[in-house]
Amino acid sequence: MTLNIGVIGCGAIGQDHIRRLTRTLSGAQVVAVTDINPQLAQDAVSSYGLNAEIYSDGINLILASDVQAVLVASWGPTHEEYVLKSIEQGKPVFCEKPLAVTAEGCKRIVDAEQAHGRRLVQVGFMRPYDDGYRALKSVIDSGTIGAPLMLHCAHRNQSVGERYTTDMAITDTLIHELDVLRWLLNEDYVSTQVVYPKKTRNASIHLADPQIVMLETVSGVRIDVEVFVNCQYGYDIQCEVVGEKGTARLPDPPAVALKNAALHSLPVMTDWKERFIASYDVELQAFIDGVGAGALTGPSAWDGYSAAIAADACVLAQQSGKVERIKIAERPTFYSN
Ligand code: NAI
Ligand code: ISE
Repeated sequence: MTLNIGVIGCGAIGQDHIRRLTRTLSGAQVVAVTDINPQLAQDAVSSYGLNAEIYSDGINLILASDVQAVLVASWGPTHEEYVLKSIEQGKPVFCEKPLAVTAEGCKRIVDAEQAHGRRLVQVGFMRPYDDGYRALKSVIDSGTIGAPLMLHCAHRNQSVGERYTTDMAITDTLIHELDVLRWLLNEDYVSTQVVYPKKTRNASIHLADPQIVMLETVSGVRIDVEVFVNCQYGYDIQCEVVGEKGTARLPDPPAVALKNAALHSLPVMTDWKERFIASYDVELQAFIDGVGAGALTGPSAWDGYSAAIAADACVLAQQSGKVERIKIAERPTFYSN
């Protein structure tokens, strides 16, 4: 059976998801698109040769009788309304991060989904599908390096636009670490603090860049994440786990080591779409397959809610300069797969 998907938001990741749904993955087709910029919706239809209806807005797209599942890739503040409407209609929904821009918004989604009685939401946290992170988790779970004590991580982007603000370092960027690190360690966070190193001259006047976010987990693991979104040299994701008996490091993507003109070099990626291209494929295929099987297994609304609670505390810590508590409730059995 082919799953008919409607896509809301045809910008950078919306178009990329339409490309993979159309050319790479199996079991789904895009039958409806919308964007507040109608030209982008039209471009998506033309670029990928879609046989899809262009809707004037997301709500009408969700209500369309031939749309069986929804993919939300519009701007963050619009996500909550579309996810709630999809749940109301009993339609599975793949929602890009963030699930909602506040923890309260995520909670409304969690409540609506539980009231519906079955999981309908998958959040676009793709890193748990990345081969490197999965290999790292296997090493941790095997006990080879003993109990994890510390994590040293970095999330570096080449540059960001003028509209990127200090809080977005948390809500747009760190949010990936907030999700993947609690999955990696299988435990939640209890506190956070944010400190600001010397500011780079390459950041806009209103942006504090870089930042270091320090997290503590329930069992006392200490995590530092450097978020540096104008690092200039590339898109670079790092994660080293220090355990009682050894260390384990997230591998860089495979690349050809070049020896030339008296230099030994490895390329560094610059585009997040390329760095995690395989994980985006796998997460979306998992959504299609999960809908087909009647059981979604990917990052849930609860994961989106938990990351949002941690993000809210990190934004508070950015402003207060103090250690702020993170209070994540126990995972309900509804979400325990
Ligand atoms: P973008 O700005 O390139 O695209 C967003 C599109 O949504 C724009 O074309 C805009 O016109 C459209 N849009 C905004 N509000 C709308 C509405 N109410 N109805 C219909 N269309 C609407 O942004 P980008 O980079 O594609 O990000 C979109 C979302 O995906 C964001 O939430 C972002 O955080 C997330 N994202 C996730 C990534 C990941 O690694 N999982 C990577 C990049 C983005
Ligand atoms: C972007 O919004 C994403 O979600 C990418 O995955 C992330 O790595 C990048 O820093 C964000 O700007």
